[in-house]
Amino acid sequence: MRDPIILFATPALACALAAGCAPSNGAPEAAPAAVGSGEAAASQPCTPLETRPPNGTGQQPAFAGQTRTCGVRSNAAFEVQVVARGLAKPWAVEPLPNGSLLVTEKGGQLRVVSAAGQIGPPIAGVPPVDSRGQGGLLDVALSPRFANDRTIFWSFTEPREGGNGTSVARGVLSADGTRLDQVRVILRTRPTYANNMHYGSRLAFGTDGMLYVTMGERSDRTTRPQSQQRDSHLGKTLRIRPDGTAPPDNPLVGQAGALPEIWSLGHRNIQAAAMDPRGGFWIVEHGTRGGDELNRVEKGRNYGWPIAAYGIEYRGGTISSALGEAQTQRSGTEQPVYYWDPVIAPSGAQFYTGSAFPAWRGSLFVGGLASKRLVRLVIENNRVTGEEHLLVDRDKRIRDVRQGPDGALYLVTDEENAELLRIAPRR
Ligand SMILES: [Ca+2]
Repeated sequence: MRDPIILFATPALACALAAGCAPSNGAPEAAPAAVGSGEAAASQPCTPLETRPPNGTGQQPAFAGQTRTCGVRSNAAFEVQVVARGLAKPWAVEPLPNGSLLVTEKGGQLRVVSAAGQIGPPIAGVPPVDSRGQGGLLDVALSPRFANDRTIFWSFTEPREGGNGTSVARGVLSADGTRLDQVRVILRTRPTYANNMHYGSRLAFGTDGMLYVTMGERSDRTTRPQSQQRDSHLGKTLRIRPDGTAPPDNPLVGQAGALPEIWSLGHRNIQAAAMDPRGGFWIVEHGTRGGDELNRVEKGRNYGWPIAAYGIEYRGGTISSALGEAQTQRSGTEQPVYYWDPVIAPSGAQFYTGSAFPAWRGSLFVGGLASKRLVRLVIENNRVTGEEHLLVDRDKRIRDVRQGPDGALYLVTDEENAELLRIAPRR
């Protein structure tokens, strides 16, 4: 929205004042919004960062502030340090308790990088991956009890008979960090399919001890409708126990023909996921041209793809599938908390909770690939009230962003000869 700051007390009121707005089906109302973040005071003009015309000509947001919110500037003095160079297409960075970092490389290598920047050899025991196209060794997450069990979880594109698919494995990292033991694939999503696009997949543990897995819909027009199907893992978020089984309180457990791991439906390609400090599960998904979305995911809800979406097809024209033409709003589907048109191409996300940057506490950081920047979103009462773009001058595709135990942010760039970056208070 280009208007000066307007925050509505409730989504229903915002809806009443926004053209063509329909409240999302059954969505709980947010608590009354607090006006002003301290960074974008109500007395200052609200200027969105995005000035290019949207691709979705004539499309209207469902509520004020759903896109092009106020640009804000950090009151944070930071510096960017290059911890290491020479990583090969890293996909994920995961800080370890001792200050070193696990890094996945798309080609199939998992490595430890020391805090001083020494890149270790490939860790032994990682099963083979199909690294063609967008596939490969993807995300990695620590067990919530890593200090005791040294267990890690990772997602990867598994080569299979007839194609490939996103799978999740777990293993125990040896004390010296050189190998994985007790390696086991705990989830093989289905169907297997033969292309090399839209695998998801981020991993995030919830405060409930469950592992949340984000998926893509494999991109093709034939698989696109599967985002809406309960017998397919494509285009979903999934929730599993650490042993890979579905917990009994998942929304589709016991329903005929439904996969019990499904937590939410209607997603396109989710390469960013983060838990907020109160345990809320947020994802950022790649849309088509003009449809990148931030969603706060709730149990059993439908997030719309491909029947509800913003933007247009990459080749031009209205988004469509065997399920018909998409609308920006549709009964029975959830609206994104926020969307970008044009897109940022999101990958990797982290809610900041550290003490190194008090001004950033509660902000959501999102990596930008095509946009070559780090996006910071100010979030209040589950709405985005400010947006800042950082590291623009570095001109690097950002693949992942994570917070370290030192309160610094760690990023990996998306390149054949990539960097591991550390954002720390300026010295
Ligand atoms: Ca959506």
